[in-house]
Amino acid sequence: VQDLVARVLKGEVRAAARACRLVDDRGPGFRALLKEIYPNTRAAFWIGITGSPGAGKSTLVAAMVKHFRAAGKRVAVVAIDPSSPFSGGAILGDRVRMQQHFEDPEVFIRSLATRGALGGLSRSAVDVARVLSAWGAEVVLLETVGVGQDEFDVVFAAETSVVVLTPGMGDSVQAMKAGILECADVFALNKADLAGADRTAADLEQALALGGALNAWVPAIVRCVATQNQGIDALLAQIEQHRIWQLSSAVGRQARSERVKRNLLTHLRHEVVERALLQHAEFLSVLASAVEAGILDPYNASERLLATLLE
Ligand SMILES: Nc1nc2c(ncn2[C@@H]2O[C@H](COP(=O)(O)OP(=O)(O)OP(=O)(O)O)[C@@H](O)[C@H]2O)c(=O)[nH]1
Ligand SMILES: [Mg+2]
Repeated sequence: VQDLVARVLKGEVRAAARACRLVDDRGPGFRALLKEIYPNTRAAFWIGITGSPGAGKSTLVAAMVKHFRAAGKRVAVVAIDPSSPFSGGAILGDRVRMQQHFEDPEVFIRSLATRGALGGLSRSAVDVARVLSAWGAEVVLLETVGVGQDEFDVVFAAETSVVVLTPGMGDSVQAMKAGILECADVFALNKADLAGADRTAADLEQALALGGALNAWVPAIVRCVATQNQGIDALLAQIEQHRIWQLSSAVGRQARSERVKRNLLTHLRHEVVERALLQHAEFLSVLASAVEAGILDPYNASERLLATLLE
């Protein structure tokens, strides 16, 4: 692990790939590796990109990578693809969209598919992002389809989150506002070349006005045509403004520490569940049977499990 850490920190691509596999597989020494590299990961800026399937997230990510590369920055992309076990197509599609970047040694792209029984896709994504930050990525782009808990966890791991919308989503903006308005720092209204962009922007603005808290950050709506590289400058400018806001204003700093706390709790939850499942699988089954048989209630069962975990 020591040797691998040293090589990752030197910026070796192959070492980074190996370290990504190690943390993804929870292989021997992965925790030690993560602890070792952590101090060297804090300079990287993480941007979350979320939105419905087909909204143009990957196209947008590819366009953003192009801009960061033009500015000489080293970039990593971590794409979570919960649908791939069924379709297998999205990652393939991403390969096409990202093709121009696959041969660039300063760009590291990694796609993660749904995890098995342990869940923990978000955890894998965050750990992989951490490795790539240590490798020297100055910007990490985390792409997720914004649906489940896992995806929300990833979105909150990012310092700034972009929610990608498309024209014609007018009605659904209302429906999804509870979840998505909360986690958006910037809205990218992509496919602005299609009809209905004005209507979607107006609906969104209205929803934002209703939910907007005084003094808090108000997310901008940036129109983009990712396929034509349009609006990317403006999008990146908004992302930068949000980054600065988090560092320089009192409310921003408070939002930032809330986020750190939330991420710590997410991590704790993963640790507890993983340990319960891996180290106390039998006890867990015994307790579940007892609850099923009516011998034990779930409250006492959880307390016993927790006590065992803490031993
Ligand atoms: N007209 C138009 N089409 C776009 C634009 N951006 C992306 N597309 C197209 O939309 C389709 C989906 O794009 P992707 O980038 O794969 O979308 P995604 O959100 O990453 O999709 P998933 O990862 O499968 O959820 C592709 O055919 C793109 O070419 C745009 O600005 N305008
Ligand atoms: Mg995609």
